[in-house]
Amino acid sequence: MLSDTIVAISSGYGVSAISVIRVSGPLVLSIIEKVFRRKLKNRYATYLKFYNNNGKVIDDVIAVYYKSPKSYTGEDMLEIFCHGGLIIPKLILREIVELGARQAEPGEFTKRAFLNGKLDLIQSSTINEIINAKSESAIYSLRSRMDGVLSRKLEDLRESLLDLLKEIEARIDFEEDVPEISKEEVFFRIKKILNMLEDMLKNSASMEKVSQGINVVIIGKANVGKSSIFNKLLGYERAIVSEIPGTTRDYISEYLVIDGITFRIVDTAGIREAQDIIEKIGIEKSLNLTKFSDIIIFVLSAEKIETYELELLERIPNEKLILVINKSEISRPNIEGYKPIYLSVYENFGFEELKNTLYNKAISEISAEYYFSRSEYETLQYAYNELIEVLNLKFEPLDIISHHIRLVVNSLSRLLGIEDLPEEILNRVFRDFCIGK
Ligand SMILES: Nc1nc2c(ncn2[C@@H]2O[C@H](COP(=O)(O)OP(=O)(O)OP(=O)(O)O)[C@@H](O)[C@H]2O)c(=O)[nH]1
Ligand SMILES: [Mg+2]
Repeated sequence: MLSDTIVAISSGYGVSAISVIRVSGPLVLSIIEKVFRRKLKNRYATYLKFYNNNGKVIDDVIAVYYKSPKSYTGEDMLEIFCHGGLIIPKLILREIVELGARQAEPGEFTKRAFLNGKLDLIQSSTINEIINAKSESAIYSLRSRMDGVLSRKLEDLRESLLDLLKEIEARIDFEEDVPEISKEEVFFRIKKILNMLEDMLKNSASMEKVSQGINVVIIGKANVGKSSIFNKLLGYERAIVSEIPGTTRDYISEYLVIDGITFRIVDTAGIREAQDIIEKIGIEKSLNLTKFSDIIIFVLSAEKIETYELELLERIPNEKLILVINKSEISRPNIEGYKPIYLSVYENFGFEELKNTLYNKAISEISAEYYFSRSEYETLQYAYNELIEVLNLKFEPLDIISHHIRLVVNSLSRLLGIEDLPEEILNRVFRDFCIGK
């Protein structure tokens, strides 16, 4: 049991009509009596005055007391709805700290909810993505994680493996007393589990992508019109455009929503023979960015296409590539082996096709039944490979087979947070949360 009491302004800083202050832990009841000078009924909204240490009224507030274990964290909790602004919430916070609570760390409320079994690890990690989501569609996509649909599915998988494991181990420990289990039976059951896993992996997409946006980078030679295209996509003059090559020195990024899908679009420094050190750094950054991007818009100019551009083009993985030829009002050059989009910022054509292509590439990335974080996906892939491995162990004794199954069960347990997690891993889940969550 965590013994200290935490407090935070949960509604974010800045001026707002109302602020919410949350308190969780064993001191909640004594704090209530001191700041309200009375008791609160469990789970009722009460209109009250909040008193400071010297008996002065700080604010009129609504307060709700949630008796453990029926609260978000599972501990005794108090939520205070006070007037917003820069002063009152801080005064209330300070008062509660003086009564023995300490300021919560980022994600600490949710961490306690997890440790007290209110949320599993999958749900906990979804909360942050939902808070930070950049589009409406992300909220709907992540719903089933929040509702525990995914957790139950993974628990079922783990249960099936655990059942199988128990049966095998019983054979190993008490060989004489239990009827034999055939390897065919074991493999049959593993294949069934493999099919389920395969189905999940196939119909999955990245949780980060759906909530944070698909990363798109615009690259190409200097002066081909990258920033002009970037601005046109956004619908306003975000980046500086000029006839001088090397106008964009560093990269800039903006969010763009097309039919409910969020893209994070990055305009980069043009690639060319580097003239100075700053530009060289910019170009390196552009090339690096392509590694972390989901989609690469490679821009050529109809004015002139150089061999080094085509060499570069060949290095871009096809599934990420959208090839665009800008300034196509001048001419429409063919690029062998590619189907470019002919675009003109000046005459405003090709943008519908570019947006459609972006959308279609993205939808195949994010339309899915299951959404996984990168590390969840990797764990499931590991589980899948490990079980495939088991199918190759036809001639090995049962204890070797059970060893591999055990590894898979353990990895699923960690994924679900069923096994005790090391503090460090736990903190990694919650560290990106905002304070008060
Ligand atoms: N003819 C023609 N010129 C264009 C078109 N689009 C942009 N330009 C011009 O091309 C020049 C370069 O445009 P930018 O958008 O700054 O090009 P960039 O690729 O971002 O250039 P750097 O940032 O220097 O790498 C500007 O003078 C634009 O007005 C087009 O469709 N047709
Ligand atoms: Mg530019």
